[in-house]
Amino acid sequence: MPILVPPVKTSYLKTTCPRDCYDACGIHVMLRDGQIAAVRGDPDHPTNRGTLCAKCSLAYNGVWRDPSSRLATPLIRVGTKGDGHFEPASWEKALELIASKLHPLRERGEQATLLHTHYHGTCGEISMRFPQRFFNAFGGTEITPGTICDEAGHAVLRLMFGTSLDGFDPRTMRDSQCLLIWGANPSASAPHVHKHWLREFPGKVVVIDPRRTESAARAHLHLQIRPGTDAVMAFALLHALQARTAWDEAFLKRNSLGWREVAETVKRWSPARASEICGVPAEQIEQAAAFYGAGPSMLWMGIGLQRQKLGGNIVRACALLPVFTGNIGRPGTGFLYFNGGETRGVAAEFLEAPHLRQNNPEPLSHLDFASALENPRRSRALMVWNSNPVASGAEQSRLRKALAREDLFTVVVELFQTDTADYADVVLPAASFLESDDVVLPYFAQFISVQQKVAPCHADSLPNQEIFRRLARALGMPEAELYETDEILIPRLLDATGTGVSFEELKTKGSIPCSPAPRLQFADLRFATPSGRIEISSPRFSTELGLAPSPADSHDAPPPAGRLRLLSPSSDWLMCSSYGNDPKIQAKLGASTVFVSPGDSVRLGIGEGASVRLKHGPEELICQAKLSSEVADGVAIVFKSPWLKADPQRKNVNVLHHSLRADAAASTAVNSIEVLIEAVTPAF
Ligand SMILES: Nc1nc2c(c(=O)[nH]1)N[C@H]1C(S)=C(S)[C@@H](COP(=O)(O)OP(=O)(O)OC[C@H]3O[C@@H](n4cnc5c(=O)[nH]c(N)nc54)[C@H](O)[C@@H]3O)O[C@H]1N2
Ligand SMILES: Nc1nc2c(c(=O)[nH]1)N[C@H]1C(S)=C(S)[C@@H](COP(=O)(O)OP(=O)(O)OC[C@H]3O[C@@H](n4cnc5c(=O)[nH]c(N)nc54)[C@H](O)[C@@H]3O)O[C@H]1N2
Ligand code: SF4
Ligand SMILES: [Mo]
Repeated sequence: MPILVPPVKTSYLKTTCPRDCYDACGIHVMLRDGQIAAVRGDPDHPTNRGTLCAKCSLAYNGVWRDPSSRLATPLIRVGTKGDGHFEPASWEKALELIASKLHPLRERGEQATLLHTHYHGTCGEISMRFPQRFFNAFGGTEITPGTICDEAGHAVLRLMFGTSLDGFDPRTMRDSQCLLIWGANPSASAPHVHKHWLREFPGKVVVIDPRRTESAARAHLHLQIRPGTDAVMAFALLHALQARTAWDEAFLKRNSLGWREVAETVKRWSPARASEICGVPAEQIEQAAAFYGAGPSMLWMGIGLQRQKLGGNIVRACALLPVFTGNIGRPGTGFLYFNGGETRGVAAEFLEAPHLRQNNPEPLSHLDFASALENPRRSRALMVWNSNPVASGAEQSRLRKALAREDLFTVVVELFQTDTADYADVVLPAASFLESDDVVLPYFAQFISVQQKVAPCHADSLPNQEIFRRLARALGMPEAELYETDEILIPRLLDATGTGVSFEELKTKGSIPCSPAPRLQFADLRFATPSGRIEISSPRFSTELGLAPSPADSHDAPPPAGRLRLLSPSSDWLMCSSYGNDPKIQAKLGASTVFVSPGDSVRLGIGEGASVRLKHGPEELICQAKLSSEVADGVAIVFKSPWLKADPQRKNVNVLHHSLRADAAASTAVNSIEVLIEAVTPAF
């Protein structure tokens, strides 16, 4: 008698990658008999067309689905802080313990001593935003998330254009003659945009970056600029554009304020003069102006661009290009810094219920986080969710020491036992994006994308939003908003998009565009500034941000002899620190590595493969040197932010980040760090 084996039932479900990534790829999950068999790219998705990036292909089929790597139950600390010794606990017990620590803060009116820090661990709208309701109602001190990433750029664009959350619709490229990518690296940080969109771009592509990234190498023109000199480059481009009669004075007069002040500065910066500051041949500046001036032209301002001491001023200066040439409000034009949910009708606050705030304290910058944690009167408790600040934040040694305070009660909500979770008193296990329904609003393409539950929550883990609902209940908080369910929130969110799409329909489609035709950025040329115009110059820049009223031609000097400017951009293999625990990814990353130019290697006596010490103040990181012709002289590259535990030194590049801040919004200037670099003898 033949044994009848029932046929295996294979099915596919669509979802979306909710990492903090421009691409927001469509995902096709293959299920065998209802169990996840593979997580792959969705062949129907217009951005990624069937593939996932290499890091997600490995991690989503590796550590993210490995039950032995995931946090399974709440954990309560038993050992010394930082040692990572815990014992499992029930949700009831863990929440009771947290409530017993937070309750007294509220009783004594000391809610501000609960610090809370979070970021884009997941970009599912609900799992990213809903927990804010809890903190708004409770009244803790928020560590402003963007101060470790993009805040300087947001702050200046908000004053200039009234919003920083409205960018070009990538579909408008079909009408464009030129794309200028300024300080972004799609080949790492938006790999499918690089692979497809950029390749299909119909006009000229110009990249301004100190590194010859893959995107730069593939562009028609790469301006390999000296870091921190971008404002001068912007003025030189404006100079060359004026000479080509590419200024649109009618547009400037009608739609902007303060352009004449800038025109005076432009006069000073011929491409020849700027060339000496920026390290870029004058002819290349002229050529870039010729491409951009031919228009219609688009500008993509990266986030790496503004992590500089002069980052706010730099973004202001770069954003002058579309304004002076009238490349705004027409097909094929515009600029992109970040496309917020607003471009799809969903305001950022939609899910955060800011009305629950009552005299909440002023938020703090990430650059003041370690110092606030050192002070027991400033910080009695800490909650971390969607973030791994020990790996990603500034002042790594100081932060770790402060987190080891016995009298600081720390809760970490995580999928994995990260370097930050090691310092927790209570670890709460979060469900992954594969385990809950949500909506993703990508920050490049203006899609509305599904996040669909394709598997049950791993062990006892729960989605962020449910964890914070339960915590509110444990604290007896009365506000109804703290308990709204996903079944109420998701349809309301989809309603706000005005597309009429239902969640059921989105599950079958994966992603839909915000509108049938490309959306026009600033179509009505109305700007949400006090004047209703683009405010190039305004006293508000001084009063609100401490910048000059007009964009300035300030620039950094090259580092002093023996030092290199340390840039720590996106790695191909990590998403900030995420995936730093995946064994296959660890094998790809290898030991800590610093990339230097062949010229600097000769000057500094550092050979290929040498062990070198990068130093700043009392801190150091030992790396293996690699020579790379991609890197400009004077620059060292160490990619951000592997897990500390994966390195025998228990450190990563952020040990060298001495809390350097940009000129605006107390935002990070991690790309302005200057390090001493010396060979290690004997070999490390
Ligand atoms: N040297 C240097 N450092 C940098 C940068 C740099 O350029 N150079 N860049 C900075 C930038 S741009 C940023 S944005 C920051 C980012 O820094 P972080 O905010 O620390 O981002 P990640 O390292 O990705 O950590 C996110 C964590 O969220 C967890 N997570 C994922 N999904 C969920 C979920 O559903 N729920 C919960 N609770 N957790 C989840 C992941 O496991 C991960 O540990 O790093 C900054 N650090
Ligand atoms: N693979 C991968 N993708 C990611 C991330 C990741 O960690 N890994 N992180 C995600 C996050 S949180 C963010 S915020 C985005 C960031 O995405 P991007 O905006 O692309 O930011 P970075 O990779 O930090 O830096 C981009 C480029 O800025 C250049 N740069 C540095 N200093 C200067 C300067 O002074 N002038 C100019 N012109 N260029 C400069 C760097 O050389 C680098 O090539 O990427 C997201 N995507
Ligand atoms: S991290 Fe970015 S490139 Fe990789 S799968 Fe997710 S969205 Fe796509
Ligand atoms: Mo970021």
